[in-house]
Amino acid sequence: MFQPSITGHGVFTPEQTISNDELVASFNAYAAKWNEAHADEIARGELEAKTESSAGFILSASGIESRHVLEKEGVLDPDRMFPRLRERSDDEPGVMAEIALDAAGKALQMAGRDGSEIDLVICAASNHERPYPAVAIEIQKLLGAGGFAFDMNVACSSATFGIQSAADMIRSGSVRRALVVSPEITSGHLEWRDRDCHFIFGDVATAVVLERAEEAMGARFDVISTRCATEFSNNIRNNNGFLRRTRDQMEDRRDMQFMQNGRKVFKEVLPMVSQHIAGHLADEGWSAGDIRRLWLHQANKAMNDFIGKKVLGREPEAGEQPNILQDYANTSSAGSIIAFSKYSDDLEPGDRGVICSFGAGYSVGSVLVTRA
Ligand code: CO8
Repeated sequence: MFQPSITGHGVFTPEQTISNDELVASFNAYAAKWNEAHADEIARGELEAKTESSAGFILSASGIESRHVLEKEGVLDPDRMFPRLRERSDDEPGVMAEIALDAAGKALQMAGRDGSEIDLVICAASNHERPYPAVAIEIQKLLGAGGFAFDMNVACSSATFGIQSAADMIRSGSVRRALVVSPEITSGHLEWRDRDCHFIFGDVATAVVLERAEEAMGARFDVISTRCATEFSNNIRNNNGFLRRTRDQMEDRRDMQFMQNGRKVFKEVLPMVSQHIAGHLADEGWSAGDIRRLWLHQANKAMNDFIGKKVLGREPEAGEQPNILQDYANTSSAGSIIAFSKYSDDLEPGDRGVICSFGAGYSVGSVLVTRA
């Protein structure tokens, strides 16, 4: 058995950003146009008028101030409301592969490794730009990596589930060095025309290199233990898929994009996650006092404040539970990895921390790490 360690991590952050004010101005222009176009149906009570969004609500309900996107013009165009991404030929790298490669390059550089030294690539994300060939295999080829590669999707928990898979394979010896990438192009499957959710997500890509502790070339985090759990729920759902054309009336159907019952998610996922982390820590003999840092999934500030307080048994001190969602919004599976990547270098040997993600499924994944 080998000790798996995280030896590199990296983040690709798209240059373009959308502030809450910009987002709300575009949504409100869209809503006004829509209401005007449907004035008769609204007057007859057949359709409900669209209500304005508000930047004040977004900040107070979520803690989000801004988000990065690959393409903002299309998103903010009230006549379009989704990104405009250039279609690529089959011979060019796909969009997911391209942004994953950027993050992977940073992670490999930190680990002191070359792509050819990787023998497992997992592309763990909440949506994939095509069903096959796997995006991970494309990334494997572009990196010049060996071994094998596969895609996985556990929505917001994809990255931690990917880390568990890679760590288990390294532990057993079936894989020597793995790359877990999470290119999240959430702008492609978010419904920007729905004020209940239009503010929630942003685009990003993250990458993590895992390898045997004894082979680490620099600083590392040993993966002490991982735990994944799932419990079926329809409260976060997207019905788009390969059976789409077999069904009638598929034009512009709301359930082809992200949908959620946010209140229910908030209430049901909080206890699930708090108990999951507490149980995982207890089974490993770790107490709350041992934890130097929590790198939590980045969906909602109030949610993270609650989980931090439950897990630590007190208000988290500044820096103990870093949030990045004010700048990135919810980046699905990448959120906890961005937090880890930006706020882990200062930890001292022996310091312990927990990476935890949660979301659709429901799903929750926790990774206990020690700075070596
Ligand atoms: N502006 C103004 N008012 C608004 C807006 C808005 N933009 N949106 C809603 N309101 C109104 C509502 O209509 C409601 O009005 P009323 O009281 O009159 O009915 C009022 O504000 C309160 O609305 P909510 O009850 O919805 O507000 P909440 O306080 O619950 O906050 C949140 C909404 C922020 C969505 C909150 O519920 C939340 O964060 N919940 C948890 C969500 C979560 O964690 N989801 C996980 C999803 S991520 C995941 O699993 C990955 C999926 C795959 C990725 C998909 C990428 C696209």
